[in-house]
Amino acid sequence: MPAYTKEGYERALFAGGCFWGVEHLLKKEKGVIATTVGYSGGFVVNPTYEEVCAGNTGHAEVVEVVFDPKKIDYKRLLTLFLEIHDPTQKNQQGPDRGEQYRSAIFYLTEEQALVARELVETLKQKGFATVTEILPAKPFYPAEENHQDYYDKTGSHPYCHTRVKRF
Ligand code: MHO
Repeated sequence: MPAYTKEGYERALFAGGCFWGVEHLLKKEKGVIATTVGYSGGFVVNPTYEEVCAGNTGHAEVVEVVFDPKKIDYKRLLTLFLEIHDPTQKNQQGPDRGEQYRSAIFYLTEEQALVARELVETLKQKGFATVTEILPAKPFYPAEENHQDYYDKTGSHPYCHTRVKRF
C-alpha cells in the first residue's frame, strides 16, 4: 500500500494487541484523518477474523492510520502508539494471547523505519524490555465491518489499552 494518499496524507500500520482498543485510542488524536482495523504481516490472502483468531495465518491484528503529517508527524503518532499498548509483551497484550496480538510496526517508508528504530532504542535505554518488531509493510486486509470503530458502535471501552507515559 502506498505511503501517501492522493490528498497527501501519510499512512502508518501498527499492531499492538486487540485492534478494537488500538484504533479507539489512535482515532481520537488530532491530525488523524481515518483509521481502519485489519490484518497484516501474515501469508493468508483475505483472511477472516475467525481464521486470524485460530492463529494459523501469520497475521497480526493491525490498525491502518491515515494522518495529516502537517498536524501530527509520524514520530508523535508512534510515540502515542508505544504508550497506549505495552511494547514489552511478546505475542500477547493484556488477556489476549497469540501471535496475532504481537507488537509490531510495519513501516511504509525508510523514514518511518528510522523513526521506529530510534524510538524502540530509546525505550530500551529507558529500561523497557521492548519486543516490538519493526518490519516492512506487507499487504493489509481490512477486517469485517463489525470490527471497525467497535467501541463507538458498542458504547463500551477498551479493556487493556490505556495511555501510560513511557517517554
Ligand atoms: N478477547 C477479545 C479479543 C477481541 S480482539 C478484536 C474478545 O474476543 O473479546 O481480538
